[in-house]
Amino acid sequence: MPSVLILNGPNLNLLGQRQPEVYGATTLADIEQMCTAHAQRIGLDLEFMQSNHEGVMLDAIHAAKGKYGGLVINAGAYTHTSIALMDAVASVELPMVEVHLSNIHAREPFRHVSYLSKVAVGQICGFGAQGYVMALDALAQRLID
Ligand code: CA2
Repeated sequence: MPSVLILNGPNLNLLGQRQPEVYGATTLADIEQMCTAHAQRIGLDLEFMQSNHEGVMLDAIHAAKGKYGGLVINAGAYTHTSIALMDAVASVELPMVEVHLSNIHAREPFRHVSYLSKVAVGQICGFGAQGYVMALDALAQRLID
C-alpha cells in the first residue's frame, strides 16, 4: 500500500485552541483523525507529524525518500520564507501537495508568495481541514491509479 507523510509546520499545533475566528475550531488532532480515516478508505498508509522547527521539517523531508510515495505539506509561515524547505522537497523527488487551511491569496500580500508551490504538484487552499482530505485524494490518483 503506498504511504504518505502529512507534514505540518509552525504554530499549527495551536489550531482550535487560539484565534478560532481565523483558523476555525478544528484541532490538529481532529485533522489527523479525519485524514487517517480517509487514508484507510482510499488505500493509503498515513503518517502525520507537526514541528515548529524548520530543521526538523527538513530532516523529515530528507528521510521521506524511499519511505513514502508522496508528501502533503502545510508549512505554515515557512511557506512564505523557506527556500530550504523548497530545496529539500525538490531533492527527494516525491510528489508533494501543498495545503493551506485559509485562502492565502485572499490574505495579506506577504502570504501570496509560496516558495513551496514551485516544487508542488499543486496547491489546495481555502477549504479548511477538508483541504488535507482533497490532497490525499490527489496523491492517491497518482500513486494508486
Ligand atoms: O492557512 C494556512 O494553513 C497557513 O499555512 C497557516 C499559517 C499561516 O502563517 C500561513 O500563512 C497560512 C499559520 C498557522 C498558525 O495557526 C495558528 C492557529 C491558531 C492560533 C495561531 C496560529
